[in-house]
Amino acid sequence: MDNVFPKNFLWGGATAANQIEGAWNVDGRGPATSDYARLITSETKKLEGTFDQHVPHNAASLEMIEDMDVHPENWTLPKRWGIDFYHTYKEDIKLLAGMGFKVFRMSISWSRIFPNGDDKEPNEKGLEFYDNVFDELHKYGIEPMVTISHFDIPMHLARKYHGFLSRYTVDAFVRYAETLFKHYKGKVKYWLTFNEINNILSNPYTSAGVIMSGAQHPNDCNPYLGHWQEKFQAVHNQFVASALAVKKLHAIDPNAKIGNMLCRLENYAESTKPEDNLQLLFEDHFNWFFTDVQAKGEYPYYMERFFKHNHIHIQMEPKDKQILREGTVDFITISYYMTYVMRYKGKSVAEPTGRLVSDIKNPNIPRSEWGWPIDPIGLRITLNKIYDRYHLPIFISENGLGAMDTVTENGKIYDDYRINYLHEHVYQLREAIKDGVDVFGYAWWGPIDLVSSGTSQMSKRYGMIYIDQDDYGHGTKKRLLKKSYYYYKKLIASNGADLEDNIDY
Ligand code: BGP
Repeated sequence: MDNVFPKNFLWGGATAANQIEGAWNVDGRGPATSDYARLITSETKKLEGTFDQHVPHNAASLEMIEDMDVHPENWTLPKRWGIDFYHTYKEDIKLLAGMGFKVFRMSISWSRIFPNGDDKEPNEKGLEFYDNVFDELHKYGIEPMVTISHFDIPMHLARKYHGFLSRYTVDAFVRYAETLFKHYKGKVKYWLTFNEINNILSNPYTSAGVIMSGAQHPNDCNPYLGHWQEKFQAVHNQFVASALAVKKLHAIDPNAKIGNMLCRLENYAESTKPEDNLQLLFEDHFNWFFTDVQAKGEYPYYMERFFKHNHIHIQMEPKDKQILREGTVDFITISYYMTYVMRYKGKSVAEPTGRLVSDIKNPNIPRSEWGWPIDPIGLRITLNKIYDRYHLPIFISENGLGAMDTVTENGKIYDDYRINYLHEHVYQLREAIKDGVDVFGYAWWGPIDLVSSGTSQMSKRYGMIYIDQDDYGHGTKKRLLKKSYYYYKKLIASNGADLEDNIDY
């Protein structure tokens, strides 16, 4: 069989601590921003008068956070229980290993290591937990790829310092990263700094622990309100934190590698009009910006005009430019879910959309039940563009389909839609590799059902492993293998050569 995937291609899956671990207040873990992400269903949205199904609104205002502390019984906060991976990791890793995983992307919960984010000493119990997880993965020959910060900032840093709006948080982050690099030296070969660093523009609370000044309502934390000065300052601080972490890792463990993580949104112009294509360029710049800094080590020329036009002044410390230059990443990772459509907004200077799903529907591609456009060819396009721009190895750190699953009477889940999605994306990935793009791994998002990042729903399922648990945490918690489990297993066993859906399930 003609196969193009490199021999040691890293097939696997991706998760995040706040969406799986639960045990939010166990063994010394401190509260994190994600512990205050409430469940959002279509009902909640109706009640709050929100008509856009696709804007993540689970970020809380200060007032809500305070009420969650006093009256937790009034709120549904699913990230506090996740899928209880903290207690079930052995059984869950065994199931993942059963698919032949070579890599498991996961994150470390900062407040499990430093409960307040800035404590003098790390929490031994927290360090021990991840030691156990890494050992368990290695037992099956699975390489961990670890995100240092994936959408959960210690609440103390968010409340007291506005998260990454403050340099204090940068210092705390670097100490945290250094602690991890020293402690897990030799156990972790692949690190990532910030998950979807560009998400800060739409979700500064989730990404960077920034509670917007004067926030009265969760919507104040969402894209529509601008706050560009604060957002871009927090972005800058994360760039510096990321670069400093890169430098630390290189000094502490020269055998390990460290990458970025960009939510890559491929854009198409709505028409052949030059204006729509100009808008496309603008939007693309807002996506490239993050990797341009993290991989090339300096602010790109095109941001200058945007900053000037919007009176944004980034406060830099004297050595920042040098730090950015010296702390460039070893490889690029992207999450890839969808493509956007761009229409001219009538302005000659760019303005970031800051939203996850574009208003303009692309009539040529389908959408998921949550309205996310499904575009496998977009993956090939994006991989080519990224490689062309940076010439660094690429890892797909997330790709997947959130869908409702139905369990039959005899406990089966026929998720052909998920198989189809996987099939089509891996097919395009293969084409990209044939094009000459250097991709060294692919991680399916949420190979075991987990709590959604944007809505905190459990019913938005990504997994090949089903968990009998509903949005409210009710259920037997039993793990069931979906049809896609066997499909992915076969695909991995053939190193991506066999994409045929002939599963006898
Ligand atoms: C990415 C996040 C993940 C993940 C995924 C799916 O933005 O990095 O944490 O959850 O999207 O999003 P959701 O869970 O909202 O469906």
